[in-house]
Amino acid sequence: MYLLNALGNATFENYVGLESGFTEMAYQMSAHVLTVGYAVMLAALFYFVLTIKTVAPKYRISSVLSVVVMVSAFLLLMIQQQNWTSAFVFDTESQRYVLGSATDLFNNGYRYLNWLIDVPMLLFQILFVVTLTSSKFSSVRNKFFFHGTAMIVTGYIGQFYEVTNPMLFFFWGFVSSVFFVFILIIMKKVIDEGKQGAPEGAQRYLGMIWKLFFVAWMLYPGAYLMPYLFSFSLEPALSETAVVARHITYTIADVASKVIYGILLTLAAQEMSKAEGYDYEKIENAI
Ligand code: RET
Repeated sequence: MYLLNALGNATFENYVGLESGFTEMAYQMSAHVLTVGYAVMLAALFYFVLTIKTVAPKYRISSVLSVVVMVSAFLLLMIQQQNWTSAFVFDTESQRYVLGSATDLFNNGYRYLNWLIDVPMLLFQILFVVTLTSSKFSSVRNKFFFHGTAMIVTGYIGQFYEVTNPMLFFFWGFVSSVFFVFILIIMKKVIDEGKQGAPEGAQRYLGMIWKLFFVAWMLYPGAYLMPYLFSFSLEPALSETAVVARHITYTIADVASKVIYGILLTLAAQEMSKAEGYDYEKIENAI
């Protein structure tokens, strides 16, 4: 086994590429999953643009924020995919994809920086759909912004240490989780308040949004921990299965937390619009 600091602060994907290389299946599955990830963002971009007039004007900022999320995710996830395919090269001797020389190493940092844009947008988005009863819009918005960016920046720092310094990796992961817990508490409150007085159909969607939010956002810390979930020890597992599992987990989490969440918010807003007399099915030239 190579020394666990041969590549400095590189993430475990690179150490797997250096130590054993990737089989055709693991390499291609990773490349394909990363590609599907950004393709979905471009496809969903059209959904959010084309459905914008199905909701009353006051809810349309939610669709606009989904558009912002889709564009930034599409671009950054595409770069993330290219980072994967350029970091590893096929080696005919070992018949595996190994760490290339004179190329960038692989790093999930593009994702984290994408979250820096998308997390505040996704958190703000719901505030344009629900009506808060006791909380103040600007106070919730500021808390979402502060805790969201702090969660990401601390996690971004931590991920550099996932191989070389597990203690620092867990320390920053823990700090990030504290901010995450605040976000979950605030979001639960926002959704509970939003349900009050909302039409029945919208209440149902809001209930689904909370469940989706909770599960999808939990996947991110799961992916962060992946090398340790596979090793059950204080050394990261240099396993290609763990590498593929991380790509799949991030991609499912991204589609759920950005696309499906945005669709459910659109559906909730459609119900609210109808209850307020704006029924897109009856309005001519609505789309
Ligand atoms: C990190 C570090 C480890 C601890 C925790 C994390 C949480 C990340 C989350 C990210 C959500 C991202 C979203 C992106 C959408 O575009 C940073 C992995 C708790 C919850 C929703």
